[in-house]
Amino acid sequence: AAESLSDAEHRTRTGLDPESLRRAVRDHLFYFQGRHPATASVNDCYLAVAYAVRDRLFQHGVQSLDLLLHRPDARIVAYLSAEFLMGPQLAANLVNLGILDAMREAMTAFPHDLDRLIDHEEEPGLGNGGLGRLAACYLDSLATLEVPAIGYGIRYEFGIFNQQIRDGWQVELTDKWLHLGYPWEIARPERAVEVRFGGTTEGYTDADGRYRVRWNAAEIVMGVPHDTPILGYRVKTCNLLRLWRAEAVQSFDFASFNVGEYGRAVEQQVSTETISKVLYPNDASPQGKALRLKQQYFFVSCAIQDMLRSHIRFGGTPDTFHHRWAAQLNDTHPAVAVPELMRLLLDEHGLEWDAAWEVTQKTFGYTNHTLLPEALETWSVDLFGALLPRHLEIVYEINRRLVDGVRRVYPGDEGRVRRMSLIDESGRRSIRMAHLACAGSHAVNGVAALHTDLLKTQVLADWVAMRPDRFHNVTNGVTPRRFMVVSNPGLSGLITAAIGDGWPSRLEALRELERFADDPDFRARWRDVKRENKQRLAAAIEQRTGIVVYPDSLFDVQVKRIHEYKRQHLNVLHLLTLYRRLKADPSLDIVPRTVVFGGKAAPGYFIAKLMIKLVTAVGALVNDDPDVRGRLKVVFFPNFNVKVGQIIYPAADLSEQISTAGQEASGTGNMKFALNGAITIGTLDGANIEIRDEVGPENFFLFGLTADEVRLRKAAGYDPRAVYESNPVLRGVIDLIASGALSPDDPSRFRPLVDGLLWHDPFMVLADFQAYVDCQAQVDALWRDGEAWTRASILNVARMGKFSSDRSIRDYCERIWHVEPVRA
Ligand code: T68
Repeated sequence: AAESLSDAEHRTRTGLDPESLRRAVRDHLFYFQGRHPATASVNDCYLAVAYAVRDRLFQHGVQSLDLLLHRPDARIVAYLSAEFLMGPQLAANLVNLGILDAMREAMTAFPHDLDRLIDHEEEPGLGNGGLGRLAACYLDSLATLEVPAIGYGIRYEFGIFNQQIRDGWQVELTDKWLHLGYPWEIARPERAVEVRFGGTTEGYTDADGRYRVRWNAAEIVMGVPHDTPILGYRVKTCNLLRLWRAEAVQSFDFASFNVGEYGRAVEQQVSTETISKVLYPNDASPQGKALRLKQQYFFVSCAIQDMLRSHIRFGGTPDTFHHRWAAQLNDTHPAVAVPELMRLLLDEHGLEWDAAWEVTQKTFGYTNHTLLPEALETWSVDLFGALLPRHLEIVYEINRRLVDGVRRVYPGDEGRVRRMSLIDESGRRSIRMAHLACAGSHAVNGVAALHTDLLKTQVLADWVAMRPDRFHNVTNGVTPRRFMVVSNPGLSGLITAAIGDGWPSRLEALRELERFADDPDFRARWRDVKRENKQRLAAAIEQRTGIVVYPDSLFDVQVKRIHEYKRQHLNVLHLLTLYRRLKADPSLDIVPRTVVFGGKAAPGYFIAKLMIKLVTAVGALVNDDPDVRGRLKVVFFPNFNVKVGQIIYPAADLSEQISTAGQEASGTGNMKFALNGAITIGTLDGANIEIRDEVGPENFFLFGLTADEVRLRKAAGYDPRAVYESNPVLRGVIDLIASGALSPDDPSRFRPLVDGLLWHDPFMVLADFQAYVDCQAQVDALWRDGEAWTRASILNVARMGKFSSDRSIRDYCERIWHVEPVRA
């Protein structure tokens, strides 16, 4: 009776045919939710379908992690990330299971069809942007490649805020993603772990006469895991996303309650549960707040304890931990894992320093995602020591040994010692988390070739000099299941009809499309698909903004977080250039464009919020101007997230990837656009460079300074004012913004933006302006030749195979993790 269900039993309970699915949905509705199909609401039906699908994730993921844990030979990847931006789960799971059509048919018996339910689903926005979405793509690829893996992170109660646009400004609303119930996760309270904070440490001598340290913590918090199954594409591997929720050990203080202090009785609980309450909405500048450090240590400690516990439970010993686990640090947010693993091995498992350090270094790899100096995390020594006194001691000891090593290799080079130290002593003493992550890892990688080069020659040059063989490049990738099969069924169907259905898990196969690039019939169908996708987006734009756009116009799209280095304002300067041309000559024959923006600004990032207001102000000026006559439309699509992205990428003609060269570590939106047939206009930055190498320079609109040129130009004393003075077109648009014509109610509204450009312009917007405008003219020219445009679009898709996250994950497996697939 304790054995697993037989195959036949599984089939009746979790069959994949429409009839079995229909029965399963009906059962969940009736027995689990107490609803009759006839009166079920959209949410009732959605939950019932989701539960029916979840059953099948477990059943068809025969090779589930639960079973793998019993096989002590398999090495498991632990992807440690403060963010997982998973996106909607229903359609993606149906695709991976191969039952999208069967479920669509099954749902004809219910009052709400499948597409209505997919549309109803709310996504867990547990990430800011590229870094969190990358983690989600990697989980999909790990499962698809049949590599056992767990994603460890935080189950934020409130994810990234919902963005509303009111009067053209961003307004932030709390993201209550759990309010209707989240059917994809299973809480595992029986696997909770304890996490401690604060207090003091003391030395003592153990039974063997050895010196040991005890940590007498001041506060204990419980971490309760919530598991979401991650099934691979058409395989039987089912991995896990394990997110931790903070709970009070004792939720209720009876002593306070009994003396009538009802508020006090729950105070401790409230303060504890704050730890996993909300995601910090900054995608670049870290906030040195105690709560953020608590969040980081909380999930990292839960994860490492969970890994150690399972390792030992299945027969491992502490000194072989790294045989079992390959742990990746997604940026420095989980870098406190280094001293945490050391602490557990030293203090709880009695290892000596050298043995513990070897295990630690062999366990961790570190991925860097940014060069922006303001984004490199540091924690004040005082704060760190108050919250994690034992970890501070361990960090000091790591540093002592590190500094000794530097002095041995470079005697007398105290400048190098200061630069490499884990402790920045220049001001208020602080811990450099990137250095801690480098010290504790056997491999460090950047996320695109240029980024890795810059990392090696600039930010981490001293580390490369000491340990050159530890540095790698792993260019990012995205999952073609979600970003093609799920989101662009039209294009996917066309591709499959042409080259067969193997490409979603072997993306290099897209190359076979090259031979259709000159086929007039194929080109016509390619255009039909794009047109349908544009119609779908046009409808969504009208519904959400009231703006009417024309699907025959060129859809020119920039969606990503709002940031000065990403240069949404450069795009705006081009828009205003077009607008002024039309005003000067309303009969001018220009290519009709719809320029779409989307993205969230960090709530405290004033200039980014002003950039949103600028876009909407330009929209208000342009969209209904009779001189423009529908040839230029400007849209700010609110609340850009994964779900919105799935509508936008398939509908784009032109992909804006216009960051200042050297600033965007990789970008991954650039890949999503090109995989959906958009042509890129971009700088030589991040993965743009590799995309251009793959698709061919003739199928990519390149402009702007290179990273080297940016550096030289700055060194020579860049004067944006001189650029402004010497370019009448640029002067025209800047003056238009400065004039207050875009903000009659507050003429000086955009002054801070204009002044920033004229007097500082750290991101070289003015320096790249003319090159950008000229490049946009080349875009127009190609667009006017519809056949040539289509050809370039097809060739873009055909040559993008490299950017599947499957390729990235294979790179990590071979070069960093040394793990192998475990086939069912
Ligand atoms: C992005 N970084 C890079 N950071 O900007 C992008 N940061 O070029 C790259 O493609 C992507 O990572 C994946 O490698 C981020 O998204 C954050 O979101 C972030 C969040 C918190 C703190 C710092």
